[in-house]
Amino acid sequence: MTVERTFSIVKPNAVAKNVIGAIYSRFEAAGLKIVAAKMVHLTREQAEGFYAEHKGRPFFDGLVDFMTSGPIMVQVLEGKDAVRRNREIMGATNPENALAGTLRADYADSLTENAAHGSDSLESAEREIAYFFANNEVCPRTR
Ligand code: RTP
Ligand code: MG
Repeated sequence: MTVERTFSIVKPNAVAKNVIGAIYSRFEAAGLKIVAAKMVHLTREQAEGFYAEHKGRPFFDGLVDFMTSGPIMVQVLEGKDAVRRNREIMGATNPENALAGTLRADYADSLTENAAHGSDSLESAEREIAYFFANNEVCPRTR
């Protein structure tokens, strides 16, 4: 299994719950390394661009309202099988279906306010990382 990078967001409801560190600890415990991170408060234009694949869906405006409702943490996670591993740590999109011990089981408030985002493929990860970080803001971790 090759080392991958994936893109992750601690969404506004989880930042508001003050669990950024708790969520980062889950990544680290699973062997994922944080190789870039920052706090941002998205504009509507930024949120709409990030979620462009969902434009036109009934939940789109509510999703943009939520994602612009407060600051988020954006980070790049590096490790073996990082895309799939991060999705496992997050749990199912709908917290009602999320396994016990996953981020969404523990920190989601609803289907929309579901605490975390993680890229769904390597292709998405590459696009999403580039949406938020310049190349020189992602730091290779050799140890
Ligand atoms: P994400 O992109 O945030 O990691 O979540 P995901 O892949 O598990 O789910 P996706 O289908 O990409 O949906 C993106 C986000 O939109 C919100 N959503 N709301 N009300 C609804 O029916 C609905 N469906 C999706 C969630 O916040 C979801 O994470
Ligand atoms: Mg998605």
